[in-house]
Amino acid sequence: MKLYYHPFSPFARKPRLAAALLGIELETEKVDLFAGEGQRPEFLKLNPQGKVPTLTDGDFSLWESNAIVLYLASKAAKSPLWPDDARSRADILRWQFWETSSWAPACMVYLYENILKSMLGRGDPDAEELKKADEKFHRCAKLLNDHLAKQAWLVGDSMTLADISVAPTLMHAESAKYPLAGYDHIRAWFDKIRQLPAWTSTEPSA
Ligand SMILES: N[C@@H](CCC(=O)N[C@@H](CS)C(=O)NCC(=O)O)C(=O)O
Repeated sequence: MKLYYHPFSPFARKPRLAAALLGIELETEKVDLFAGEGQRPEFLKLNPQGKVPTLTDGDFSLWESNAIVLYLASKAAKSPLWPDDARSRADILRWQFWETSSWAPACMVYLYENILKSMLGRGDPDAEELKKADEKFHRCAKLLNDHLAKQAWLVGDSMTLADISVAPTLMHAESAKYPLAGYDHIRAWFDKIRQLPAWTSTEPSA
């Protein structure tokens, strides 16, 4: 299986993290989004959105990071990352849908305004956009923090695909200035994930 990724992409970090934890060796190819490689016709055949991550397995190509981590877990041997019971699986899917619909969109505003905009030469951060983002971000962060106050991992009592899908968005939290002050349970949970060899081996600098 081959993963098209970019080292700074939090979405592409998910399948890399999942593969490392599941013991799956992936062939990887960096797509230099900043050089426009996402729009190459050969890549658009694999993913018409021109985005990473994109996975190919033979003639099957799959995009959307949460679909990819589910595919990897389904292909792997039985793993506690994707427990074999309906309730845990539905719970994991719940967090993955929440990540896509609420958490990532809230976080991405900081990433765009505070990092990407200057990299792309699109001017200074827009204070109005950041102010609007704060409200959405705090609603999500409070929900996540309150949940993690009750349990160490998002689903059950060990790490699952839910953590793999929700945590990577935090990889740029400091440089993108996410307003995380006071969310101690999120910090403690993320610190545990950051210490995993699978996390350090998928750092952009690794
Ligand atoms: N919902 C998608 C988001 C993927 C995404 O937005 N990837 C960004 C990199 S972080 C990308 O490839 N952007 C290139 C573009 O929009 O042209 C997923 O979870 O896979």
